[in-house]
Amino acid sequence: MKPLLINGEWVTSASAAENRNPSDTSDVIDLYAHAGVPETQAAIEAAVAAAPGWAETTPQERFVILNRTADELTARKQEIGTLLSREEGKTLREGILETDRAANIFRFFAGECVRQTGDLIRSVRPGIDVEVTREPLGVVGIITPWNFPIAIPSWKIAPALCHGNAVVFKPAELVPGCAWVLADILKRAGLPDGVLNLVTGKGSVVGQTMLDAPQINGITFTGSQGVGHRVAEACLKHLRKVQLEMGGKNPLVVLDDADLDQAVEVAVDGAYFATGQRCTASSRLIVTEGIFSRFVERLVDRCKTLRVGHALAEGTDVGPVASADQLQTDLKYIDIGRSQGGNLRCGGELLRRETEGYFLQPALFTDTTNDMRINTEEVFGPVAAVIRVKDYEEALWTANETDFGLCSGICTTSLKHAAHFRKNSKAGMVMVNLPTAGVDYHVPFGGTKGSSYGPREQGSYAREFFSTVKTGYVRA
Ligand code: UN1
Repeated sequence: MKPLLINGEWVTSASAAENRNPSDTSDVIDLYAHAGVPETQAAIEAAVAAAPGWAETTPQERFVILNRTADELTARKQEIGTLLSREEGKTLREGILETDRAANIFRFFAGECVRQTGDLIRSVRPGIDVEVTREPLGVVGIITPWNFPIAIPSWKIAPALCHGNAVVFKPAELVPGCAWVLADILKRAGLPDGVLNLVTGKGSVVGQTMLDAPQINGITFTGSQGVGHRVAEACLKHLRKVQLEMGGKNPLVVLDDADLDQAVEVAVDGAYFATGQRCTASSRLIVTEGIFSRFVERLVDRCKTLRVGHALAEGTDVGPVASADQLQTDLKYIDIGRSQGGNLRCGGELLRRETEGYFLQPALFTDTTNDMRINTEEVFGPVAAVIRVKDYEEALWTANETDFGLCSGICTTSLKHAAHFRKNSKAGMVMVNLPTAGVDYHVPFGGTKGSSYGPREQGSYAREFFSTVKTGYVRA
């Protein structure tokens, strides 16, 4: 059994769960401990005890640990990428790239440790200076989803540690493997006992205990809207800081003047790579009349060439759906799409492969309207829908007509429309001639409306959540 990490000790627990491969359900990766309430509380207490010491460490001490972590992630990216693909189901290429991304995130925040600055401002009163500095929050609770098993934990843990916080980390139940590897690397990189505590297990037990704990000073969460709202309510109750990333219904606009080859590749990547299981996925393809038939025809042809299979097999373009539950959700939405009048132009069928897994041919709907459920609710699978519009104005209006606002994209060769869209799209991230998904690691990440709440993640903007401001007045 892979144990929990509490106060620097590897601790086994009374219950554990199997981690199975969605490409081959007979492949058991390992057994992972499930923390109960007492173990979770012990992890929180360990973080509380370790927080003051970690807050006192020098930028150099933090730099060394984060940089070592980055180096080990890079050195082991093949192995960790393989584990990632085995437990989550994205292709090996995607697994290795994600591990690389995690390494780069640690490397960026290692640098960020030694780039801390404050402000020195003259007081409005004579002889007084004002110093604005940043302090850690104390204990940060980190709750991560299953779709980026190493990158999302990294982009929350690295800034938390960089800014001097102790961490209680609860990864998604489905992907404890990468979380365990990351905790092990950080421990061996020299992180003091209790500064990072890993509590694998159930949301209803571990997550709930974290939400109920007054000792936690901030919670950063990525996952569904439903759970996100519960996290927000619990944080408000304790008047603690909260950061939420809750998905999207991201539009990709394709205008008449788009480069057709490029637009098709952008749509395929955004909608279907990583099996469509990205909160940044392009799920609404909003296409103007002049290019509509050509675009749909080309996209359908391209979709048919996508090779769905075992995540570790060479030549696989799209891995399996990550779990039986998610597959049920995907199939349910494919049914809903049909029953509401959508035309399933290709895909949507279960596939048989040599191994038992959750293989689904990426689905493309046409003849959909923006108010159909497949265009208003996040599916989180390889399912995309085309919406036909008259012109740019209608495309922009349709793109913005959603309760979400994570990212948006436009394919066009018109500078005028690209610039107008960037300015007027009501999303936190806007892509021109690029997939909505697959973002850089060193710039702010986050959305508007129902997608996000609280300060941005990533890059130097991450400090807004992971630190708090102190204003000091000094009379010389
Ligand atoms: C990406 O598209 O590169 O959960 C990252 C998610 C997002 C991360 C997407 N928070 O899918």
